[in-house]
Amino acid sequence: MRVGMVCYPTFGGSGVVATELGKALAAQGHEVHFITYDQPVRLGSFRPNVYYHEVRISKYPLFDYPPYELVLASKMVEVARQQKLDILHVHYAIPHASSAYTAKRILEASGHHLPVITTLHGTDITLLGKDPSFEPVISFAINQSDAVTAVSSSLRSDTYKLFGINADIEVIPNFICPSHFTNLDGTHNRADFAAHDEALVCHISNFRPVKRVPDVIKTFAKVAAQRPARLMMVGDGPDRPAAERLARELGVADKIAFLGKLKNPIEALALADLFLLPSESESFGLAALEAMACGVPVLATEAGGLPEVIRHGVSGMLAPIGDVETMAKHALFLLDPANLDRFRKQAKERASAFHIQKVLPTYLAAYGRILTPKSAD
Ligand code: GMT
Repeated sequence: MRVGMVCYPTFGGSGVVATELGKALAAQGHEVHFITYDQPVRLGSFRPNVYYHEVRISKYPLFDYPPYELVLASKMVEVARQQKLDILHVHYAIPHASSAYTAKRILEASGHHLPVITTLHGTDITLLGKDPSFEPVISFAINQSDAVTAVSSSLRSDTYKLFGINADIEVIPNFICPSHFTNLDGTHNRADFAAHDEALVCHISNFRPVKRVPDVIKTFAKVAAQRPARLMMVGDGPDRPAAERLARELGVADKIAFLGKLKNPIEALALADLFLLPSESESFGLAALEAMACGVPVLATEAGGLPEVIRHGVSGMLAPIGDVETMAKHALFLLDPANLDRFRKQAKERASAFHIQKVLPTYLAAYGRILTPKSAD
């Protein structure tokens, strides 16, 4: 099968999921063509059956707003024709699903039927979906997709609530590739980041308001007031300066390392004792799943799809959004040596439910339902 894979190439979870899915399909012998404006960060070195087609946008002075959607749709048409794509899998509704619709109609005019599957990831629905300027296009493009998937039940419900959707939405959860989580011991030295008696807490995100980064700092300050602890802040984004300021105001700046964006954040996760994700809204929380796969328990909010990933009292703990008092209490409980090893083990066990080998067949089945019979192999 020849698959066109469309995603954002950046550090966000949707790009990671699309890239890992593409790599897994390629490893099974399918031909995967990534179509995006930059090389996906997790694509790594070149490998058999994987191709990358760059969407290049011209800087014509007339365009105050370069028409990325149109250039993307043209690239989809070009790749579909030249590579004889059997299916197009677009990750993130805006603008990928609407560009896919345009490409599909252009191809149809020349007799090329290209089934489109759209995977919804979260902010495309929960944040941008609330914006009336996007709503009609998103609803239409989702309804026109041949198949639609969402990464959690919570996201599926939000999509039905926020949009006029009549298409069936199948829940296919995000996944981990276990090979990424082996042999990490020894990659880095924990002692470089925390002393033996200090708990090492970690947060990874794009530092956007939806992540409630100040709650990470406030929770950590309460923990550090009770026991020796350090915090690694991985990632970057608009709320980073405010978080650094808050750390200074709360007197914990010397215990926090703002590491910025890391090529492989899993290396930092592997050193941690606890992962904090106090988001306002989170359709799934891929970083939380990756933490659990490293054997790191997660302290998160009860937002969105997080309770579908983290079992409260098993692989971590959940607290109401904004309740830093409860989060600090939970963190101290999880970091207590009487509990930590048990939670570490249970976090790893929980993560194994999201093994790619369990999730990949559900994507392949979804592809199979919309493929024309001759292209299904
Ligand atoms: O979290 C973000 O802001 C980035 C966004 C993305 O597009 O990558 O993440 C969303 O998709 C991820 C992959 O499916 C999910 O794990 C994240 O929970 C989801 N983010 C939100 O819902 C806020």
